[in-house]
Amino acid sequence: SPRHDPGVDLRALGNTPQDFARDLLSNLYYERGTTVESASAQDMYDSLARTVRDRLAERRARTAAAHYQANPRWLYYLSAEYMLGRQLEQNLLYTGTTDLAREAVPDFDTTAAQDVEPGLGNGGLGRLAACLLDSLATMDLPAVGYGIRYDLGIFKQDLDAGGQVERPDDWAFQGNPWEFPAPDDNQVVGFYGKVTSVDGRREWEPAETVLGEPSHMLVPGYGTDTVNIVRLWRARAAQGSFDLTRFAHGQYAEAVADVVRSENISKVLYPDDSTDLGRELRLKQQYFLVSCSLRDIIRRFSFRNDGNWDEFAAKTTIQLNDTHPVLAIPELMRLLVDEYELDWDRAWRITHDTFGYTCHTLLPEALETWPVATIENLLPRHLEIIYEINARFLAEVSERFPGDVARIQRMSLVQEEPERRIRMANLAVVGSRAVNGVAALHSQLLAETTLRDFAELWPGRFHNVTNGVTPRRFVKIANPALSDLISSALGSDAWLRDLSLLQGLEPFAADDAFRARWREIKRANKLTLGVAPDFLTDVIVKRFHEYKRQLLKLLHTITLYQRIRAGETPAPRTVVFAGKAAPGYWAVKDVIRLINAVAATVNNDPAVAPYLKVFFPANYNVTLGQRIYPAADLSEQISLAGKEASGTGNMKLALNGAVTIGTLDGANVEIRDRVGADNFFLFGLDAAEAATLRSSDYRPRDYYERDDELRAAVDAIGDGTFAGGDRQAFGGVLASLLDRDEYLTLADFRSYLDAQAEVEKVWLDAEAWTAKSILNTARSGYFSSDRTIADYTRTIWGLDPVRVNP
Ligand code: 26Q
Repeated sequence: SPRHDPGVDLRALGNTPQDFARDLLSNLYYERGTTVESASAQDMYDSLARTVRDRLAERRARTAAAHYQANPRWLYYLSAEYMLGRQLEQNLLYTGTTDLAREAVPDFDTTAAQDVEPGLGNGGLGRLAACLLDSLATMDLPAVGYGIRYDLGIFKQDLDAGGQVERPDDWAFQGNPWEFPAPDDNQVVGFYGKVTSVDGRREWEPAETVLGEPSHMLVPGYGTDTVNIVRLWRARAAQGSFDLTRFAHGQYAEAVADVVRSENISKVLYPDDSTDLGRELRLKQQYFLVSCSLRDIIRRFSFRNDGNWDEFAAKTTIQLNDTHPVLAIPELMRLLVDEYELDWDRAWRITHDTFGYTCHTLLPEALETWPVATIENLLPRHLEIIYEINARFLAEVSERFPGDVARIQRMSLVQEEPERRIRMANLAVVGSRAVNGVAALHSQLLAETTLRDFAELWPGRFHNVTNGVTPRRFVKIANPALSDLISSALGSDAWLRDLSLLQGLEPFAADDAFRARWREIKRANKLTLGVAPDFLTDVIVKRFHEYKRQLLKLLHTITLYQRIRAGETPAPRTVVFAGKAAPGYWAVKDVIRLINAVAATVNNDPAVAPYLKVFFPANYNVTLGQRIYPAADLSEQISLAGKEASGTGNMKLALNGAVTIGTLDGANVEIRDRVGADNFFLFGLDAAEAATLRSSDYRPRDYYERDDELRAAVDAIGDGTFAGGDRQAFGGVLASLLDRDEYLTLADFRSYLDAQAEVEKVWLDAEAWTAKSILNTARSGYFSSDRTIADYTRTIWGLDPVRVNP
């Protein structure tokens, strides 16, 4: 469209050292209003960030021009979470200005250390969203990510006397130079109120309205000119919300009450990575995201396609990152039926053809449901629409399965007992064209168990798209030395855009000189992390959850400690634990406390110092992960089989040459298939065996009584060994292990220890270990998020790339 022809040379920003230094100074003077002499570290950081950002902004303008010209089918990724990681180093890499910046900035390291990670997510799901955006841009696919601009991201974790303490993460306190606010592009979002009939149409009159103010951050592709965006909504009170009358009467707090209430919607990320039942504010956040984003999507569509609704689903595909944004389905129906006056059937066809739903769990307790009463109060018209969708859907089910009342009850969008609740996953499946799990085993189990009835009704709707991670951040940036070695072995850095090329490293697993270089790099990475360079670095880094079984790793650690105390001399190892626990999840917060108590005992015992150390760095986040993965020798992926949807840390670690010890869970299955059974330490029950044992009368005490080492380790938790003699300190952990052991930790203990003995045997043969390490990297190219995006594009999205003109 001609109005988007820039008509000027957008490449005015040069890339000589002089150009770069001049732009840096210009930002320092004109944006920060300071001088070189008086610049603070923050001034210098901000000026550098803007200098780099401007180079991306120029590519962004050309991308937008190419997109307008092509008028392509778009992908909109809706996610309540994005864990983008630090921006500076990535954007320097993607603009090719790293060397220029190091030259131009007086104290580069201090300056770069000002960069703050926007922690707008909890864990895997949020980081996956960021990896997918990176790959979409890298593959020149037209996409926008929509999310929430929380003022406070995932809390910062401190350890106080070994226990987790949460501090707020005011991540943008010093400003965020990567962000472009667009207050003029705001949307109005309604809540509460009532629904009336006007001329035979339903009309929702909200009782409260809030503004959604967008800002965007740039999402550059690597090795291409495409720069996409992620658009984040922030809640603002409508103008005039400040109550001057109350203020005049001295009621200062009441005067701002409406402003505070509105702006609270995007105040804080819910720090729970499974469930946090029934908080109305969380539902408000979800609707806020959905309502703002859909109006934005429709505005963009109408502007490009003259509002021809028959074209909508052909030009638009919307992917729901779990059920968090699933209200988009009734919201699009409401917009089409109530506001644009389409008939129901046509609106439903459009809606259904537009959405895809990605499920990230197998745990039934993690499937979102909301009380009918909460939805009725907050979103009365949406509840009516959900009921109408349900009525039509259940009619279809009864036609297919006449008289199967139990099935109808299971599939209904409404759960009746013990209270009436809306099942968001059912709504997502019914309203979507495609449903996918995030690893092969996960997708299979979804179809066989969690979503079985739906898979029977619509088998063609169910897909698998195995997760992936971006090699740019998690190999190139995190592990520059290894990346250089890989590039020199392969003869180019093309692997960064085609990770299957890592296969070319296979012959080097048998090359002595290469193996020596590989070990040297691992050693240097351990020194950078601050762990002993010649110890086996054994890492379990992920959110704390009982099903992930950090406690199993700890029981092994205690056993190692006891063996050393008894005179054994195992291969030296550092056990690294890192991760956050949801603030209200007491069972795992006790585990964190116990790990640190064990660490204190182990690390202060000179008799074990030559063999064992326990390291628990606080505040695991993307930035810390980037330091840990390159230093790891052994990757612990030890969840109870059938519980972890995929895992993505497992992929980051394998790509950095860590060998996995793991169960047949999530993507571990595919990692093992690819790297080969010889290069993976397998242990434990499989998903079917675990399900059988759990449904029989499993008695953890039997395992405890029969295994001397297990009993000794468990007893040490209860006898005060790690608590200065206090036998009560970890009573909760002990009782839950011996009485319930929900995640079969004791059942898998011996098998796990046997696998660890195998680990040790191989580790003592450094050449054999290094060969396995190299083969893990060489054979993990499949786990690039570029491949994930290729799979989504082929099986679900049907997108075409749009190349940006140079
Ligand atoms: C829901 C309702 C209320 C409050 C919070 C939540 C909530 C928030 C975050 C529920 C779940 C999450 C995040 C889940 C998550 O990270 N799942 C992980 O997704 C990864 C990417 O697919 C997988 O690799 C992991 O296996 C899966 O656990």
